[in-house]
Amino acid sequence: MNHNLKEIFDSFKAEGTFSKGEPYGSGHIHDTFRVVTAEESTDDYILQRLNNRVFKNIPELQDNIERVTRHLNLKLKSIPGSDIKRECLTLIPAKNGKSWITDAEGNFWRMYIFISNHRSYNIVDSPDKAFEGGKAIGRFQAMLADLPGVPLHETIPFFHNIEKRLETFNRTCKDDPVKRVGKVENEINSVLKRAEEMKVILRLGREGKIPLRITHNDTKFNNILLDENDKALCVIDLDTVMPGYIHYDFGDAIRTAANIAAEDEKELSKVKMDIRLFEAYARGYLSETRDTLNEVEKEFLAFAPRLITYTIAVRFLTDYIDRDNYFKIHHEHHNLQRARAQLKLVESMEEQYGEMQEIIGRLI
Ligand code: ADP
Ligand code: GN1
Ligand code: MG
Repeated sequence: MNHNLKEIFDSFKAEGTFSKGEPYGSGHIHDTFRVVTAEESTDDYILQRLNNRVFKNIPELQDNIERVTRHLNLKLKSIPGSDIKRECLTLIPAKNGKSWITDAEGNFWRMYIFISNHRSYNIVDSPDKAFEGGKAIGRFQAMLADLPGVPLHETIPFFHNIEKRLETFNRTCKDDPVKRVGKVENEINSVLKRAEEMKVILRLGREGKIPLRITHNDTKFNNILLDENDKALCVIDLDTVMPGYIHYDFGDAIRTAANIAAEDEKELSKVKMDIRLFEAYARGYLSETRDTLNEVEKEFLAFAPRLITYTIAVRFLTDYIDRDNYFKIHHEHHNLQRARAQLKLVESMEEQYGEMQEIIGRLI
């Protein structure tokens, strides 16, 4: 669909004049555009058409993001030398007094300052970058630990709850709305045989052994921007910041930072977790969080990548069976290809689990 990006841009209190707007990034959820301004001296912007099928309550979503970005902004202001416009997201207020607008078609839009001179990676090719990513997420969790006020809204209820995800998966398989179940029996079996062991994190939570903290919940590596020297710069994509277990953030980051192939790699023999990237990310993450995590949280860090990679595989496969109505796809069987690659990655992690545990044992 063609949107009038200039008109939408003009609904926000931005500096500078609209020069052009073009699709940007490789997120699976929103429609994201970079707006370039005509003036050399003004910032560029990120304009997003929000996905309100995924996020059902946009005012609550934006309320969370306003609180989180305000808190991070205040934290950074107290650190001398911070580059505030690049180290945290800055929402641009709309002329209607809110942090978003709706257009004539009922679409929701918001705008951020474009973080200049960043580097973004879908695949990580060096332990140094993985280490920086780990530091960024560790620091992010630490900065939000004292967010004042009531708990954040659950923008997507039960987001990483594997019991609920499996219920939805089983129901979708039973309904089989587009008759795809027959084509994916191997993948379904692969999911079902691992289902029980994946419930351990939820069990530890219910037993009070691991606390709910404020977590990001979508720490795939392209949501962590590095600077021009590949040092940690900014954690973006704050839509799912809400109460969660730290394992979700650690697991999702490893799923993407330590996989030497693409998330949707077709050639499954290429999919593998690189243990050196795992080690480097864990070292970066623990350098910021070692003193705050409890013993049980630390003990289960090595398991977390298996859980989250499995969870995303279940979600891709569910979406495939359910006619692809959640994730953006670029070809007909894209969600199946993604699910297969993620299941292969789970196997690679299982093969290296002993080593993963050893590394965490050494680092904590
Ligand atoms: P999605 O939920 O669809 O992944 P994101 O908020 O992650 O949406 O944005 C998609 C992509 O746009 C990001 O992966 C990143 O490349 C880019 N991006 C988002 N916000 C900014 C920003 N403020 N500055 C620079 N790039 C950004
Ligand atoms: C989505 O928004 P994005 O593209 O950064 C998804 C994540 C998945 C990821 C898989 C809100 O992340 O949960 O892990 O795709 N975000 C949402 O690539 O569902
Ligand atoms: Mg994203």
